[in-house]
Amino acid sequence: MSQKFSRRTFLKATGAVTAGVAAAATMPQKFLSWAEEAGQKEMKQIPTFCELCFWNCGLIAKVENNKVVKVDGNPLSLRGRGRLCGRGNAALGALYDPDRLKFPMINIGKRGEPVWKRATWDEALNVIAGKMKGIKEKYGPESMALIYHGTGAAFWKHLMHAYGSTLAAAPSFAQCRGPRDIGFMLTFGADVGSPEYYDFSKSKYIVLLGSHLGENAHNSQVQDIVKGFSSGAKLTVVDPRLSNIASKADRWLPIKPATDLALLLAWIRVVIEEGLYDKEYVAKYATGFDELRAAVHQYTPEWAESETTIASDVIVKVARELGENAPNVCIGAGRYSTWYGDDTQRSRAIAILNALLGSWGREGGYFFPTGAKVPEYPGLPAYPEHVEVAKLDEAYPFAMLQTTTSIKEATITGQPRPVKAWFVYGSNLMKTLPDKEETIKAIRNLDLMVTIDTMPMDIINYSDVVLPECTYLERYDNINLGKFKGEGEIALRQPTVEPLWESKPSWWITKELGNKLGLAEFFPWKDGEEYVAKRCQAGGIDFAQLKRDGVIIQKGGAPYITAENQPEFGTPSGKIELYSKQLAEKGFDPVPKYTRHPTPPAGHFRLLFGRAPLHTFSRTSNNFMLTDLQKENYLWVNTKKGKEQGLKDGEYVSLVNQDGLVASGRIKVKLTQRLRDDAVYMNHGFGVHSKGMSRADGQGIADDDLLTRHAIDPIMGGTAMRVNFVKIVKGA
Ligand SMILES: Nc1nc2c(c(=O)[nH]1)N[C@H]1C(S)=C(S)[C@@H](COP(=O)(O)OP(=O)(O)OC[C@H]3O[C@@H](n4cnc5c(=O)[nH]c(N)nc54)[C@H](O)[C@@H]3O)O[C@H]1N2
Ligand SMILES: Nc1nc2c(c(=O)[nH]1)N[C@H]1C(S)=C(S)[C@@H](COP(=O)(O)OP(=O)(O)OC[C@H]3O[C@@H](n4cnc5c(=O)[nH]c(N)nc54)[C@H](O)[C@@H]3O)O[C@H]1N2
Ligand code: SF4
Ligand SMILES: [Mo]
Repeated sequence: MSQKFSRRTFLKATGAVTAGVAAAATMPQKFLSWAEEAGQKEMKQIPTFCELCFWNCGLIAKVENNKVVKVDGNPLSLRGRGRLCGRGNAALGALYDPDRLKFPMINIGKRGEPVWKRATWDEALNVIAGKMKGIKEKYGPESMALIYHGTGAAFWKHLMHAYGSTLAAAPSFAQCRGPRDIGFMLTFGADVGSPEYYDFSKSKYIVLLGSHLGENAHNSQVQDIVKGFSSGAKLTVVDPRLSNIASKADRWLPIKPATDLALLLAWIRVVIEEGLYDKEYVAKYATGFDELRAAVHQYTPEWAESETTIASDVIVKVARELGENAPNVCIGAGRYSTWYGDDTQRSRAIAILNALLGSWGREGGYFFPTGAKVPEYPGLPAYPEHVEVAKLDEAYPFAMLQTTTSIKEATITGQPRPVKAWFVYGSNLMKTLPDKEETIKAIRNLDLMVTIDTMPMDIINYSDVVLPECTYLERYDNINLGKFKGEGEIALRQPTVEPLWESKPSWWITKELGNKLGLAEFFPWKDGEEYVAKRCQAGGIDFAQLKRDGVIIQKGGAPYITAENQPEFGTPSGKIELYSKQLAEKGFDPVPKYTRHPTPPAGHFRLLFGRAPLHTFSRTSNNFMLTDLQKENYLWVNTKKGKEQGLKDGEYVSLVNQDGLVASGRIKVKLTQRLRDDAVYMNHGFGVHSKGMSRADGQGIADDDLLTRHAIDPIMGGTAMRVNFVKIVKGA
């Protein structure tokens, strides 16, 4: 970094971005003008988009002498609207991290106890190609799995398809938002998208269940809810913890963890019994109302109070407020939804409540999105014919996307068919999947384990070959298409500087590997730029404009239901399914039913976790701009309960879970009245175990270390991770 750019003052500006409130594009003038002050002539401004989380906000990199000196939000980006969050502003900490993966590496030791040998790209790719050929001959191409997260995965999916494998899974399904998407799919025949189709800025009443927006720093969504507040939207937050957003709410309902379904069913009952639902809408668009009514009759507010600890009169009041403000209400679908194992049913209850209030396709509820269109790369050969093989997700009938859960199982058991190789792209699986022992067992069963990453994260230590990808600021990726209200977005990722060290972009790595596998015809492009340019050309999209602006907007259809714009529901009945025959046919409850979950054993707390406003999981855990602001996680403990246990604010403790597993490391206690006394809470992403991560290694305790148990959602295979309990041990 250069002369006038002071890391300290930059951090101050970044630090001013409190708890997830998006930073204004108007950064202090000194950052915009420093080059002029320093007498610099050339300051390039190159638009691209952020990959520090999956919101993918548009940014403009200020580049001087082949160095990025600052990033700002791109005003044209619908995901950021000229702003970046605290993490997005720390782009330089990702690009210029001295700990980055610099060269391809081959593990000549064991998986889990690596001994690294630096390799050339040619050597590393030869090893991989050789193994891949052997595996294909012996077990068939479908025995190779891709586990991925992030935009750069597009080229890897292409390579896998060309090789003959369609086995690919992302943790964003079975470890994240799968239950929500399936719950809404089963009800409306459509999911809620990413970015979600919430019409918060027009809402009159919003309910969030455990979505801690602001800490979950999804840029434009945070802006939208703030806009909603300024036009008078009321907010109820249901969360065992007074999250930042709960502290801004009109009502905070500190629910007993794992009982949200009871609350939702009671709300549904009140809305029906008091006639608060949108009768015309339900009659016209929904099916199964009578069955729903009968099924929820048992769920009285008084009963719900005994489950949730929320007073029955408050439950009734919120239901009435929802009724008064319908249809301009949005009961948020949530995002991280793999909580307790009945998560698809909880999500269905949220969907049903929205349906009753008529909020789907209505102002202030859920809008109908507009997508952007760019044709695929023209003239590519057809992928090899798919060989019919046993599906891995047969056990989970509504796993509409492949789950990592089944890939792991098949890797261990060889059933229903063997999985022999994993390519892990942009996912730190050791922290991402529950039950580490099982993950390690699966990895030990593999013939080949390849990681493509930017940092020496926990996962690389279990790999045979590690391929260093360059960061999002140094590469072309595939075009990013987004769906928004009345507009679709085409966004370009392009390099702002040359890749550092020997890191390479995925378009290059996959092309080289493709060549070695005899698949050259699938990679006709000269480079990433040509790939994107040809796609644009095929769709009549001005590539020069896209390069210059970073974003092109395509205008689209109406966002709300009108006489002319009638909704279509992609369910079997073509209607909103309040009662789901599909579920009944597969042996599941057609209307969500409440089951009670285990509560913490004596002396234990339920282990809850969530997002750090200034970090994204482990991906930013070593970012020097962010570790300066938060380098470790804290254990939130209810003040009264903590004092009873003799805990002091700020002291380090260790944690042991219900199975006697002692988490490695120690964590600082934060005594707070902002949390119920039956749970503790920490940020996910810390407690990294990898020596190469010099700032992150061993900081705090990893929630994921303590997840020896998980519950599997039988409907879609999601792994529910809030089912573990911990005891606090003093004297760490
Ligand atoms: N800064 C930042 N932002 C992020 C991310 C990040 O890593 N960092 N990650 C992004 C991703 S991929 C996702 S999926 C989203 C996730 O973001 P969300 O879906 O908003 O968040 P969660 O992590 O599920 O929610 C954590 C909240 O749930 C509460 N909670 C725990 N148990 C219960 C319960 O039983 N009932 C209720 N009602 N609440 C409960 C916790 O107290 C906590 O406040 O965030 C996204 N945004
Ligand atoms: N215990 C527990 N488990 C969870 C969660 C939790 O809260 N607690 N949250 C769940 C949720 S919501 C989600 S979405 C998943 C997230 O799961 P992951 O996406 O696996 O999460 P990260 O830990 O951020 O790992 C990202 C990895 O990508 C690498 N990376 C970053 N940028 C690039 C890049 O440009 N190219 C390449 N090749 N690699 C890159 C990082 O170095 C890191 O190794 O985890 C889920 N699992
Ligand atoms: S929300 Fe923040 S971290 Fe995520 S893409 Fe936008 S700027 Fe980057
Ligand atoms: Mo997620």
